[in-house]
Amino acid sequence: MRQILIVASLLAAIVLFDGCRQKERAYFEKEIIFPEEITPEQKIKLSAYLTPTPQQYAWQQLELTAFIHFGMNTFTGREWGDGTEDPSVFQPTDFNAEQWVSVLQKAGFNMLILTAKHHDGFCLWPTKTTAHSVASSPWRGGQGNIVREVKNACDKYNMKFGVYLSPWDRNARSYGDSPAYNHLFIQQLTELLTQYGRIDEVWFDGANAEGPNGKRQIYDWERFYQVIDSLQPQSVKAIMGNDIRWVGNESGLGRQTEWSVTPLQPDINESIVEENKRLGVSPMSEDLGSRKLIGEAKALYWYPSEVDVSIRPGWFYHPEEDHQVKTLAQLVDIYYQSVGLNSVLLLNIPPDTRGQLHEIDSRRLIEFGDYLSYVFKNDKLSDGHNAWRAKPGDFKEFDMKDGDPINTILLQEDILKGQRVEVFKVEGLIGSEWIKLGEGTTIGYKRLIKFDDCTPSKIRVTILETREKAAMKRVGAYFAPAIDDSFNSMPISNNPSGWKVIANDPFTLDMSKTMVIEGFTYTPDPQKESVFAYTVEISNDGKNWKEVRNNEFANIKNNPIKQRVMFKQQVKARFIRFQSLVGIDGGNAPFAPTQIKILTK
Ligand code: FUL
Repeated sequence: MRQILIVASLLAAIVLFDGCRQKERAYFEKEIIFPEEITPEQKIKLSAYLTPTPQQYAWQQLELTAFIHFGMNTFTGREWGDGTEDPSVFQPTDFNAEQWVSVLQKAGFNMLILTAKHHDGFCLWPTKTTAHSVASSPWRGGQGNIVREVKNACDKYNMKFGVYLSPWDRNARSYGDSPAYNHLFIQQLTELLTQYGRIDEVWFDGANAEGPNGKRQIYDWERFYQVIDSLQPQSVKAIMGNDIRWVGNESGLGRQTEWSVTPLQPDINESIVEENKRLGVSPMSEDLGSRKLIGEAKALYWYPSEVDVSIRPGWFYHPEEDHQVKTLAQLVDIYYQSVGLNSVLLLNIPPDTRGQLHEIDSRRLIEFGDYLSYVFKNDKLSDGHNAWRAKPGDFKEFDMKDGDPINTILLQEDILKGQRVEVFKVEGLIGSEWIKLGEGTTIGYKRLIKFDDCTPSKIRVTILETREKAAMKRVGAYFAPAIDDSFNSMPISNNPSGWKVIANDPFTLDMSKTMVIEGFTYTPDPQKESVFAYTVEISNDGKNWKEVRNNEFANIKNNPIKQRVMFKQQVKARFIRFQSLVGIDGGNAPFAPTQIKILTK
């Protein structure tokens, strides 16, 4: 059977296909609109020929991108301002955009997206559209421009730059009067896209509400898109934009099956809203690209996922969250769940009221960057860079360079030839036996598979199911050292190496030999009053003590989570003593041995 398929993209590409034999040279950039007479099988076949735009491909390769939430909320302690904030509150005491960018660059980040305007409507640049901006603040005598300083720093450190411009504006009087507000919004967008050089991502949040006059704002998305495409054609449009899709949660969790090929589009007009409803899809859906869904779709889009998550519980800086900065282990887990699951990671690091990244966050970022480069600069395969094509059942074997252990496999498809793998497995030759190390569904731009440490002599990757012949680009094997709690910290309650509790109050521990100690964790017990103020002392002989910490567990009453305390610098000692000074309710609340873990080097 011979059919003519008309793809209603601007390119109006025409593809001939004969029964099941698709001509491989035909690819469809960003979208395919199906003609009426097409079978579900033909749709699935065609889905394999959908590819990213050059802008989407460049974005995907960034892998690690940073979000910076900074603005009025930084100074009011809120997460969502209501737009009535007094601009005089905005007063960073030691603003330093170069500090942000240099830390991010050292940590391996490739783009920074700044909240130029959050929902409270306060603009971080002196805009002509409203007085609610830095120009009305005392910062730099009203002459400052955060967007400009951040962009200059990005240019200096060769970091790409993007802007978050909240469509929802709780300050603008015109909000809800649709044409008037759309006009204002386009002016703001135009200012940002014409006065600061190159912009690589425009981030439109989906949060929305009624305007002050009770009317619902109808956004003119088509025009917003046109403005971006004409002023910054290399830029991608995210979330309410149709280049980059929100992964569907703010917790850093990717999908095990993550298709960049999907019928989902952002809800920017009635017909898209209806079509998403008909298909039962939203950014939160588990299934965004199965064969069944494709069979029901009228069109498909290249719409890849971005995982946005904050390094702290909130998006904005709050001092009470200083002890809740995600651990290295959590960040690495997020990396495996985002970049390792066919997504780009957009990690938020909120600057503090000085206008700088907090020391804890900066240190954590550098640790994160160091860890990733340590792991992924050491590929243990000698021949994983050779591209290969795979139909269902095809496999390829790879040689290990040396006898080092591994616990991570990296797989990449050449997405310029479509996303095609549906099921794969990875095995290792251990002795004379092939042992399964991992398996999965989608690969896409990148997939990381984690398994227990082992030392195979070869790796075998088998592609079990595909949509057309898959284009495999790269296979890698790595060793990711265990981190932190599982590696650096020894729980004293089950420590086998002869540590002894020599006193209960104050809780005193003899570690039997000199240890390098970086800090400790304290886990509150819900049945008992928690420690609030405390000291930590060390000793080498159990007689002469030196205080290394005298502090409080801030916010432990309202938020009784595990406290992680790192000493300013590592200390060496055989004995350590924890003295509780007062409990959270003013009582005597001694430390219990089971609540403490020593973080050793
Ligand atoms: C959400 C917003 O409401 C949050 O404040 C934050 O900006 C986050 C990235 O997107 O939808």
